[in-house]
Amino acid sequence: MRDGDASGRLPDDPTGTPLPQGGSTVERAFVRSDLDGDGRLTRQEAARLPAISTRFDALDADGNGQLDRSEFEAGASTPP
Ligand SMILES: [Ca+2]
Ligand SMILES: [Ca+2]
Repeated sequence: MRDGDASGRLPDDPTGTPLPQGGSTVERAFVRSDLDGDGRLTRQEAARLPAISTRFDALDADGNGQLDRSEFEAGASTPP
C-alpha cells in the first residue's frame, strides 16, 4: 500500500472537456441553452432563444425534433 505520492489531481486531459467559456458567442449561447447538457437543444430549450425557436423547424435539418450544435450554428449565423 502506498499513498504518499498521490497529489489528488487528475492528469491534464489533452482532449479536454468543453467549457462554456471556451467558445464563440454562438457556442456559449448553445451551451447555456442546453439545460440538460446533452449537446442538443429541444424545442423547449430553444424557447429561451426567440431567434432560434421561431425557426426551429427550418433549422432542424434532419427533422429529429432537436437542434444539434451544427444545426444551431447554421441558424445562429444566418440572419432571420
Ligand atoms: Ca439538451
Ligand atoms: Ca436535428
